[in-house]
Amino acid sequence: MADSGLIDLRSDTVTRPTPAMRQAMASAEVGDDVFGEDPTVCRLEETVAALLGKEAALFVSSGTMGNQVSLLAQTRRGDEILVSEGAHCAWYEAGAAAAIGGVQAVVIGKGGLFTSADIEQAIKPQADWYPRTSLVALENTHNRAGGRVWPMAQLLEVTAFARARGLALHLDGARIWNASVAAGVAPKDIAAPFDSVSVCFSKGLGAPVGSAICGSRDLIRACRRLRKMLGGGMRQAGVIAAGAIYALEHHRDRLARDHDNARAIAKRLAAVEGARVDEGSVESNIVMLDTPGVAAERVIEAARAAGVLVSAFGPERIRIVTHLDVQDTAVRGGEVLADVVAKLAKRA
Ligand code: TLP
Repeated sequence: MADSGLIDLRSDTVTRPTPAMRQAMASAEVGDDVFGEDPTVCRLEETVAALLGKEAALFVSSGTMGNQVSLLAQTRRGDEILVSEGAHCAWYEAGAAAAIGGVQAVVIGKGGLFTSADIEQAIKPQADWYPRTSLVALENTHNRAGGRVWPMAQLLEVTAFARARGLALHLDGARIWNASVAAGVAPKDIAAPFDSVSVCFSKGLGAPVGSAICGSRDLIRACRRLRKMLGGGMRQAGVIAAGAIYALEHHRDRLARDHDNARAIAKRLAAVEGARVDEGSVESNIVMLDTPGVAAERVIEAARAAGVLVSAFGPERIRIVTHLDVQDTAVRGGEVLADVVAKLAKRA
């Protein structure tokens, strides 16, 4: 719940550190991380590399930096990268892949997933006039697809295909922790086929700041240099890394609760005339609500007046996200939203 008393379902990024997390942050041992001397950052990097089954990891300021540094490290200017429909790295990162990386993104597949055939069709032939197709990026869970979890068999199939075709593989695992809990698969098994994996501590895990890139020692060395180049070299970053360590140790298993809350909200909304929710597609902590004939902005305004915050994900589409800070209030927020939508739909 927000301080204002509003039930904030806009994003799992809105969580504030718990008292115990703040305590861990306040007492963190620190040093200068640009010199590699912050013991807490080093501990976080070792912990997350081990969890993801990779040789090394690099603490970065945000999921955006994690994605963009990973892309920069594995592509050349003029390359083409293959991304899913609505991929965060192409939709929400201020055009960084084009502006900073100099790569163009080609969208493949539908609803956040794609197949080997989609990759095959998108790979450009080798001739001087074509861009070089160099990397495939997956997102798991998939944000714009409503927190969709990649089925493991499909993930393994498409990554093996991409690998056989010589493409680098990046996973935007901002919510890999949700994917892991939802699928009952260890993070390192989800991460195994990828060269680079970016993960976030500041979403479902509830840390205030921070993400990490995981990969081979050589790749992470290259990423460390790129992070510095982009102004992301932080000094006594152990203060925030401690929040991330606390989150990894204490807030992973509880994600199941957020998923239950999301399912309960979807069920309630699905019963409302004028609301469209695909209950079966709610696999983690995100619910997409369509309100045909009613503008998302009107829903947002009326919901805010009734004490609930949600965000627009299309002209008539609302996104609802459950998280730590609304653990006990999210379902009530869903009920309030259901009433709001029912009233607006009647008037439409
Ligand atoms: N997503 C945010 C918004 O940017 C949409 C949200 O509220 O969900 N990858 C994925 C899959 C993400 O969902 C996000 C953030 C990021 C990367 C970027 O993380 P940050 O915000 O730390 O740069």
